Amino acid sequence: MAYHWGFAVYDEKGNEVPQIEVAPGTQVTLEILAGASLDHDAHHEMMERTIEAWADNTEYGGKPAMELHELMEEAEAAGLNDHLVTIAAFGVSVLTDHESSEPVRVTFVADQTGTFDIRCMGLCGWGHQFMVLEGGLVVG
Ligand SMILES: [Cu+2]
Repeated sequence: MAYHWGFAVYDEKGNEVPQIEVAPGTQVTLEILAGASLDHDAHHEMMERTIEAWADNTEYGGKPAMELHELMEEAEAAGLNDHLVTIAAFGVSVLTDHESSEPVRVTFVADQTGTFDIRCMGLCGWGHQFMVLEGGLVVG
């Protein structure tokens, strides 16, 4: 799940997990949704995550909650509703489709071991600069 401005990761049973963990050599399929494709309540929950984690936090620009909310709404009003989900080491680069409730799928082979970041590489508004899940993929 890619939202303004972060990632939430779920296992194949739908349980939220802190990162994707796979054994070396695994063929990995990711199903990626945009927060903006969710129904109102679920979409709102994703926005709340950013506000809870980021409000007044200097690591994320030190914006107050109200302003963060406005910045997210501005991004959406400007049509910046998709995210380019990237795991550079594996050549993964997937643009979400916020107009569809079906996830975009990508498959790759986890042929390097280590810890890899999941990053948005598509301009998605003010918080884009902070949109990274550090160590979001662990192969080992
Ligand atoms: Cu982005």
